[in-house]
Amino acid sequence: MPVETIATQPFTDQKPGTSGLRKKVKVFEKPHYLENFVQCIFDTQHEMEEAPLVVGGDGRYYNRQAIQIILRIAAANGCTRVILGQGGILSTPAASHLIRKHQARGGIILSASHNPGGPDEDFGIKFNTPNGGPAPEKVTEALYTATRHINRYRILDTPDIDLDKLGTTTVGDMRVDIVDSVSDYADLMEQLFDFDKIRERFQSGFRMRFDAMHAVTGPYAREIIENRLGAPKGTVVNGVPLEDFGHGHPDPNLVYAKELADYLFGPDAPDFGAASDGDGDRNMVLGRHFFVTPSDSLAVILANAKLAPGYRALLTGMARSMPTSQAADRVAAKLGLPCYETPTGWKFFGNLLDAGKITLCGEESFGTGSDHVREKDGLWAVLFWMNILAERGQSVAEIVREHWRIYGRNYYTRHDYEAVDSAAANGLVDALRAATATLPGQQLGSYVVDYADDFRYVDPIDDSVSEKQGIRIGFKDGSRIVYRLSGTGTEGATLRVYIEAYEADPAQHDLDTQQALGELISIANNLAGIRERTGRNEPTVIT
Ligand code: VG1
Ligand code: CO
Repeated sequence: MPVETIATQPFTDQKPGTSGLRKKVKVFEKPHYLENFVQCIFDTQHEMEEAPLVVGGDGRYYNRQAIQIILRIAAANGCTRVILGQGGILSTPAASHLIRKHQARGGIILSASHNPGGPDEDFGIKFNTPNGGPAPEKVTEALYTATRHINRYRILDTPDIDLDKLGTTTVGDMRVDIVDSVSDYADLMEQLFDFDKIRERFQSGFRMRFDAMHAVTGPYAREIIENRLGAPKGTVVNGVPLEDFGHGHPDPNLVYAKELADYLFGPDAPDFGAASDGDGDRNMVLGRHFFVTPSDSLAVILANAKLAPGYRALLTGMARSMPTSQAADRVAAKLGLPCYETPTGWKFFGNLLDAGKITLCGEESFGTGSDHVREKDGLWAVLFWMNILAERGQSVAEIVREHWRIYGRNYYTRHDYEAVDSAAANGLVDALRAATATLPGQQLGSYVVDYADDFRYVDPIDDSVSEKQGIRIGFKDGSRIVYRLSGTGTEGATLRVYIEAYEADPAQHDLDTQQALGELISIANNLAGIRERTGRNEPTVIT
């Protein structure tokens, strides 16, 4: 079959952000756009070239078309073998697992994660390296440089293949293995958690709901929770992946997973509720009438890790992203484990995981994971909680309250201002950066500033440096305010403000979070001049 070489032009106006390239579908549909980016992957990624490439996505609109294009470009560039999820579907953690299992040269994952899908919504593409993780900055930099110089791409002139038929087929000389998207991942989970114990709990009446939000985890959750763990049919809701996620916003938080939250806070609430996002790497967990913040979830999982068979033998250390609350730090300190603070984005955990420095890691943005793969893993976190609940026989609320009694409570909130004018958002952050030098020692309300900086990370393994990762203002009593701009939005800028305060006294553990943090919230707003600079009186989303 003829390889065509198509003349093209440099195309990118933007570096790949926190998780690869994310744009409106309409942008990806422009002539040569996706083709160019995929060609840049083949032009720059030469490690383990003979090994297979894993390909799959979260099933959103344009997933299937994109995969046919990727296959044709891969074949034209001499790729020998592709491992493809059936129907083009792979959750992000499942793709990471397949890359590792097959010692692949990497993977191309199609997703815009929790962003809405559909012809007028978002699409995304990212390259994962042979360790199964998102590309580190040196790879994304190389990709970006390539996109600015590209002048041709290679593509095979060949018809579409049937993405749904399991088995082996070919595209030109390239072998394509279409594999069951779910089974390998479900087997991995079975090795990590005590499925017998969880099954027993279901038999003795444990009730839960898993909301797949019409996104990729539906088939995974059905197989694991309903088939293998014996939960009643119907435990998994919204379990069929749809191209537009049922017009929903597949972001598991109290705003977008409202149906689930209402059920868990309602009169007929089950013991446990959970949801995952578009591509299956995020999770939200709820107990009856109880919401677990992602930062607390990481801390509770760490404190109870030994209850899960896969984590009984050895915990080496823990890492959290910088804006994530310091709740897990307290657990790590008690367990005598090292604790690392990394910039936002899962790629920063990769080196620490590869070097065996950490076993568990997490982010405040509903992301939790471990060394079992190199992505955060929504269903894994949910199963970890189910394992803990099965072992301890207490409710979610009891477990978290007991945790606070032992370690104290880190009140925590994030305020997001979405689709803000980019120049205004950059101006706001620049002004804060300039102010950091004079802030230490200042009294703001009842708080005294201890330190203020723009977070700079030096990777402990390869010494690579990442600058400007967010403005941190730490107070003498351990409270913090953090400001950063999102790297995943597709419209204007998104300003994220993270606010945290520590409370040791159990008598103060039942306050409303926004009230408990009230003074710090107004300090954060005033210090940055959010209203004046963005014209916004209120955040778009409060988590
Ligand atoms: C957000 C989160 C970050 C997460 C990233 C990707 O990034 O804050 O913690 O790693 O999304 O998550 P940002 O730059 O918008 O704050 V997902 O579920 O897209 O892979
Ligand atoms: Co995601």
